[in-house]
Amino acid sequence: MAHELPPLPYDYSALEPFIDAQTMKLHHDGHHAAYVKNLNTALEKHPKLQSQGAEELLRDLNSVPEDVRTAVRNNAGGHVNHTMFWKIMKPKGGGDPHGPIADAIKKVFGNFNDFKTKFNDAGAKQFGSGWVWVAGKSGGELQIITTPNQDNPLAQGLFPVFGNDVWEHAYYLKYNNRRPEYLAAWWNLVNWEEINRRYETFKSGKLEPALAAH
Ligand code: MN3
Repeated sequence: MAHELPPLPYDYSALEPFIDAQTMKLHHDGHHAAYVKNLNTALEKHPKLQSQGAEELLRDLNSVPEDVRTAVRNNAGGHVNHTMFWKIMKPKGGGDPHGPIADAIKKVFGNFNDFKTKFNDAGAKQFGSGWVWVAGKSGGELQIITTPNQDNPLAQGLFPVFGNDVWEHAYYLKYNNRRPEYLAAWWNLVNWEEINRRYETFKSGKLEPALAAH
């Protein structure tokens, strides 16, 4: 079955004023749609891979034939990353974390403000395009990491609990080159319920957040 572009779970304008409607439309209908299309095109050459989930492909890129490996890495990565990204944001989100993720942040990073500073700093320092993540070995300890381009932590054997997109296309229309302002504003959108769901899956020792099931 072909991979499909999931609909945005809210209107393009729902995340205003922190992310503008035009950016959301371009990002979802343009960029994310292209990742899905290009992934399906790459897999046409290898029909056996078409039954695998995008997360499963990323967890074992070495078993993907070399002629499409880079295309799968970039486009399955882009698809998985953005499918998460839309869901871990919501209108009127943000605020202090609650539930198990709040406890985990406190345990690993001391307090929420220090954690946010470290996360934003890592995102600001990621050179060029990429993502900043909270990830870890399934069932293990959380850490902040960055990845270039559309690389997903799954390809390093890590479970992506949540992450922020620091590609210019995610913020440039509103914030221009001011990535730190975007990183700071983004916390007003965070959907802690969805992040808690992903964190519970991580804690249970499952290897992937199960894109297909949601
Ligand atoms: Mn993006």
